[in-house]
Amino acid sequence: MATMELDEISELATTTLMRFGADEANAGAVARIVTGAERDGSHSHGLFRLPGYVKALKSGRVKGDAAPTAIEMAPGILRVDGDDGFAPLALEVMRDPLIGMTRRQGIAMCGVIRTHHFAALWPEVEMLAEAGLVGMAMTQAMPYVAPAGGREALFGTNPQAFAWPRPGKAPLAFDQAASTMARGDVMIHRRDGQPVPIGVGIDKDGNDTTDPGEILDGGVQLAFGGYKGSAIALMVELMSSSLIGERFSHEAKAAHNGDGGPPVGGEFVLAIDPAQASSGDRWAEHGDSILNRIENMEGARLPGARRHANRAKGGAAEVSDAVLAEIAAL
Ligand code: NDP
Ligand code: PYC
Repeated sequence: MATMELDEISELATTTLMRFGADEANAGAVARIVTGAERDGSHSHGLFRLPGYVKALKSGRVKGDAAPTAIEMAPGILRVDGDDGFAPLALEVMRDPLIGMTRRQGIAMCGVIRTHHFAALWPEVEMLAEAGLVGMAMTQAMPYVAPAGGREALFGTNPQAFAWPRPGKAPLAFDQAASTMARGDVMIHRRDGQPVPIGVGIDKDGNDTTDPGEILDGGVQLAFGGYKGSAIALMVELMSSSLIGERFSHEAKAAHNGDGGPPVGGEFVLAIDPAQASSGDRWAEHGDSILNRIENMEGARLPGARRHANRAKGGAAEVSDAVLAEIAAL
């Protein structure tokens, strides 16, 4: 591992992306996401993804000078057209209009379309919670996961994220794949020669395996919690694709040239103003009462607490030598 200051990580990401044709706005937005991921210890979605972003620019599949636009389609329904670029700039463009609509109306959703998402989802929901709103987000990916009982990859790893504002404190936020393990982590296990637990995936013949290579090459990943996680993966397909006029994970594969970069697709984002949704102003204190109980319970912790503790340390991040070698080779 190498120790890097956060501004060094940001500089590396920005200059690498600009060298391969991204403009300052797009490179800066991706660099902010990559740097935040390294700061928080979300290593499977930090610098690890930079080669994929670059490959998508090199192959010409993703526009490095995308100019996303936001349009209010109906009361409570915002659309952000990502202009075939990477998701981070589209999500920055979403921020102010979605927050404004939610404050005006109490609730609003956004369909982010024509983007390429290769990141964690907690940044977009924490962005809403930091503005005092409850946030939810979900996105499809590529067909990596079989529906429960099946052996054919149909669903993406389909993350869902949720953030709850806590005035004066970091928001509660969870962000989790619908698969037992995010694909990025299966790839890291293969790179590092580590086995994965049973339940992460099956091989090409449908047998349980702990070999990440057998899952990635011809096998399939499994949803967490059997048919329950499979149902959540299905919901994510419908909400981030059909509902907002975008592609399912299996349709995203048909539009992909195999360059190793992020898939095209959509993201569903929902924002709710708790001050308007609750009867009275007790929501924050009442919410904190259950969160405090978890924080004080031996053996338990809040989701997001590991990331927020890493963030609080500030300063520098430990970055994998293998990732830095891959970036240098670009
Ligand atoms: P993890 O399984 O590592 O963590 C999922 C959530 O559970 C996190 O909020 C985590 O908090 C929390 N958590 C973990 N352990 C505990 C515990 N013991 N007690 C309470 N909470 C806990 O995440 P995944 O591997 O499922 O996903 C990793 C990332 O991959 C996500 O950021 C996701 O968005 C991203 N992803 C992106 C995709 C895309 O298409 N763009 C596709 C799939 C995944 P904490 O972080 O604090 O540990
Ligand atoms: O880790 O599953 C994953 C993933 C898919 C797309 C981006 N990350």
